[in-house]
Amino acid sequence: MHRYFVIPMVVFFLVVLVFVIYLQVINENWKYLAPKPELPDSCNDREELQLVIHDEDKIDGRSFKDKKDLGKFENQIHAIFLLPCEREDRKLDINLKIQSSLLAINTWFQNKSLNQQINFDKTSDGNIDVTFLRVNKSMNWFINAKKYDGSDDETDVSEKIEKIISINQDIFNNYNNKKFIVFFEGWEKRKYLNYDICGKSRYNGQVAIYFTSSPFKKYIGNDIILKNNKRIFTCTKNDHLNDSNDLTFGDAEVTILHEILHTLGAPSTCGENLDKSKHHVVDSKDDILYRISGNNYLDFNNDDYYNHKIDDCFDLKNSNYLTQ
Ligand SMILES: [Ca+2]
Ligand SMILES: [Ca+2]
Ligand SMILES: [Zn+2]
Repeated sequence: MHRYFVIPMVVFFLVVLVFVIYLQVINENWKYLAPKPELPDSCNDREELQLVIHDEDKIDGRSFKDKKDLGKFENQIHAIFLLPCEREDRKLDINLKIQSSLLAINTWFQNKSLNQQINFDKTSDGNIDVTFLRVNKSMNWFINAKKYDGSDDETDVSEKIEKIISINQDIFNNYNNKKFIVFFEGWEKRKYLNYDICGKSRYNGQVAIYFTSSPFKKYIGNDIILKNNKRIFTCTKNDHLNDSNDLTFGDAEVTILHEILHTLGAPSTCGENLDKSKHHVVDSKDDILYRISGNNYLDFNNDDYYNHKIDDCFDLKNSNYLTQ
């Protein structure tokens, strides 16, 4: 064949190939190259939502319901490790990664605040009380659920997670006095080309979510030599949940704290440097409540939500979810 024919043909097919791969990146419905995994029997995307436990999920040290609360604090934030039915159990609850990241958050918070900490629900031995939940729904259901009439269910993954917590409130003690930080082994629907949503919450809501996974494995770490880094499923770009005894306040911890603070009503409505949404501050990119969380300030200049001097306005330092 003549090269003036071959070259444009090769270019054409390359363009098609790149386009197909690109569609897979932006759209979870477009999965022509990826083989479909076989789902375990516990998965049922059509019937009523319910909790399930696989035999392999039953491991020493794992807890399937909220353990007895210690009387010390009325209001607590309770940690949950939530998995879709087919997702691999990375044991983030019992290998203490969830606990290590929450402890790192409290270390940072204590340093930046008036020596306060967040009241995480703990067990009598002082560990964070993490509840393991698996639902009978696949990741595909979270992303592409259909309504009964067959039309697309437009609700976000985060709204489905909130519902899972609220319909199972009987497994939690003092449900109405609690807020929740959910570590979900899945991801949110993709809304931006170059930006994953790794955390979600409602202002003054009850549930904060950290998405622990992503549809694609990523290299994480700061090392230039990729083979020295771990290749794992994670949403955050530069790190993941901490290993035991690691107090690094990294991408993951920053995201988790940012979402928890929204549920606690921060920033305050009277803040002096809020953006249009009123949910983020604009006075420093290094503020934890900047739109893309910073990692250095808990209210830069103390004029938006923490230890501010504005009259008749909520101050995070008075939250019942913090040690006083
Ligand atoms: Ca408890
Ligand atoms: Ca400020
Ligand atoms: Zn936010």
